[in-house]
Amino acid sequence: MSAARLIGMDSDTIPVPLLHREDMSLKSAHRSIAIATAALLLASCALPSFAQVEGERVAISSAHPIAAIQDTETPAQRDARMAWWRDARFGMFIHWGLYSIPAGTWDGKQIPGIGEWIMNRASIPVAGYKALAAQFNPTSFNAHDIVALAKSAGMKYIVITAKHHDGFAMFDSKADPFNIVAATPFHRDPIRELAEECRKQGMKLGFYYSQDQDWTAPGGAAYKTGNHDLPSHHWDPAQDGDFATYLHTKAIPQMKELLTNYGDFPVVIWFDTPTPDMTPALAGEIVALLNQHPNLIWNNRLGGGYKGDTETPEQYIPAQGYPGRDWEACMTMNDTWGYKSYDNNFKSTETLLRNLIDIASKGGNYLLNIGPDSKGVVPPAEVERLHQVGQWLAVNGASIYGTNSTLFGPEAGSFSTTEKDKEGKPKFIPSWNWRSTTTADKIYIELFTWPNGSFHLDSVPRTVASAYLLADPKHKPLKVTKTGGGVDIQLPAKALDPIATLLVLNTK
Ligand code: H79
Repeated sequence: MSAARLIGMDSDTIPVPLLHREDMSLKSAHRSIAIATAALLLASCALPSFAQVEGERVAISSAHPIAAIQDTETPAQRDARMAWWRDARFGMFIHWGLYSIPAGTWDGKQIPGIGEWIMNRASIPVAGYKALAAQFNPTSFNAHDIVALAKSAGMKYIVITAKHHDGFAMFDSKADPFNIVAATPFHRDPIRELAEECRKQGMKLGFYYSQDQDWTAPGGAAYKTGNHDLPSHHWDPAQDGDFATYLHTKAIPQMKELLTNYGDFPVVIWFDTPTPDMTPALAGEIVALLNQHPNLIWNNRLGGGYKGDTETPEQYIPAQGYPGRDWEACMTMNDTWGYKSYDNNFKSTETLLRNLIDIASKGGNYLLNIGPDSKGVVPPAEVERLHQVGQWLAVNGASIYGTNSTLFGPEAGSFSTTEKDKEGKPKFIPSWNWRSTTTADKIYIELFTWPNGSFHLDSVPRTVASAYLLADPKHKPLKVTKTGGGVDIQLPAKALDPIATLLVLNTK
């Protein structure tokens, strides 16, 4: 098939199962070929494959009962709508809810898996879980400090769990009484407090809303875990009911509250874990609501065949991003989203920073999670790492914010000729010597491994006029030597930063 044919082909006319590994890579492959750089062309033949979330498969289609903004806007309108998000590059995810009380332990037993799933993993009955609300009094929660923490980390937006799969609303809801204002001794609305602080401190705010799974509302969906009932996957008869009724009586009314009660926020709605219960017609009812907020950005997890604005790889960074698609990798600092008292498996600041740089070099955003505890305290290990990332960004942020993806490609790694990944496809072996981001007149090289004497590029698709190190306050020019189609940049003996030193090429 010719490249021209592929360019003319709208991949959205092919049914692409949203959560299915092979088809995701097929979709990326088509776009890669359309872009037709030699590097991507080579790589697209062997794109690795990943699932976004495990579990149900949901097909994407272009035949929607209600057209979504993505179906009707022009490319220029889309660029304008996505502009702040593309520039932002780095956001804070906050998973906070009743699950921070058990914090990974139920009936004296440590429950495996992610902390916010404890109700499902431990098969906690609805009444028993709901009883946690009476104990929830997070008096140490401080919206000012959380927004200031995000700022100090160099994050440009926050996405907080307004309601997770447990069905507990972390906001003042008239639509359903199982919420932080009506059902807890706290009686405060942390979403409102965060919205006010975000406005004051110039931070953007989005809401995560579990539209499909809801384990405490009758009719809400549940993913299958362990020996739970088929086909509902419920573990308590109190969960049984009609999904459409749940949507009409709880989820849609609550989304209306979230979309109208907080002024200019949310700027993002982050849906999660779609199931086949979310038919195109039901999803269309949600889309009709979203369409009333034309600046809103929403992800690819609504269900019902809608592709949304963003791809959402969870807990991994795709080998080559999603050429032609906006995307955001969401990741934890340890192994849980919701607070677990005994999860101390924290990634190093080096890993977190490398991830940010790797993602930026592939044109994506990094949504990095914190999990406050039942008092509202952010774990010190998370605060410490965020401050360190922020210190690096304070010096080197120009290489991340508002930049575009690499002009090169092979620096990210290569596909193994012998090893296979979980899907039996060639395994991607990342390499960690350097990454690159670009602006119209600069090429940024993030050096992880300090080269001996000079940094060499075999070929550069632009003319390099001069070079300097971003962390050098004087931006002293480095010696640039042209070598065939490439360049050689002379470097000082030592790196200026132990994690990543920025080499900047001024280009024409
Ligand atoms: O909010 C966070 C997670 O709770 C949510 N998405 C992020 C942002 C998420 N929901 N589901 N998943 C992620 C993946 C689901 C994995 C599952 Fe399982 C595998 C569900 C059932 C089998 C993990 C293992 C949970 C239960 C058993």
